[in-house]
Amino acid sequence: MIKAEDVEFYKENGYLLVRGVFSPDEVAEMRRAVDGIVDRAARSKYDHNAAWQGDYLPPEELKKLVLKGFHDVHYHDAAFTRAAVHPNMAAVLTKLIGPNVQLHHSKMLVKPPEKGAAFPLHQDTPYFPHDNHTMMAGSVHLDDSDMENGCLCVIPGSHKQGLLPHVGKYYLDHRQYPLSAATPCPARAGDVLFFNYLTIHGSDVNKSTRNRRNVLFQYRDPSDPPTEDVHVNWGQGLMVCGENPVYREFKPEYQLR
Ligand SMILES: O=C(O)CCC(=O)C(=O)O
Repeated sequence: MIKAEDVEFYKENGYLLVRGVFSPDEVAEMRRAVDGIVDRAARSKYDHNAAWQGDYLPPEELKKLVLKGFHDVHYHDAAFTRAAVHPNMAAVLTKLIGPNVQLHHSKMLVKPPEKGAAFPLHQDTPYFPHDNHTMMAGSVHLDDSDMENGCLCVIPGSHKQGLLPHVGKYYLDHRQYPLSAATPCPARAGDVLFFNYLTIHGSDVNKSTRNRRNVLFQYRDPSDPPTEDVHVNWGQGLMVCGENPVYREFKPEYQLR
């Protein structure tokens, strides 16, 4: 699915856009599954607006914005279990992470038309720090995305700077790191943007009349231990490729409720 020069590009830049990972039928199945999760949430007490709070936008603008964000989507619909371990995903992941690849968590990020929330620039590292920094996201595009509907943007090479100080652990100071400092990564439905958890990334408001639906899978080498006992999810640790050589040494500690 990718060539040696793509792996080199990822190592240098901390991200890689891979085209056509999912077929139109697979995208349609995931769109139906996303819509199902949104519908079921709306009928439950679990519906919420996951838009990030903070001072990166004026308060009157921020309060109009909406993000339908839900974690662990592969526990909501089997379409996402298939996507997480899809052979095309596995083919890329083994080149970027190594022979052993484990799912850390999944989530969906739906930015509704005209009011879809922004993500200020940040690294994912503070949310789930690991020793060897093998953690990386594969953000699956379910809609064509561009700057108008809030596509992902990255700062190429920023993963080489290590962990930077975040405002309250959540995002980088927007005065020092405005979104305009990042490179837009427009993509088509079915494309996947892979980026390391140290790569600075974010996205703008969805100002268009179109949806912007992404499903993001976070993967790591199972031998890369977390440095803090945070972001532990139900069912964390599904093996996507290869084997787990350290299964007996550490497993996520979670409680069933
Ligand atoms: O999907 C996006 O626009 C950004 C998502 C993101 O930055 C995150 O979940 O960490």
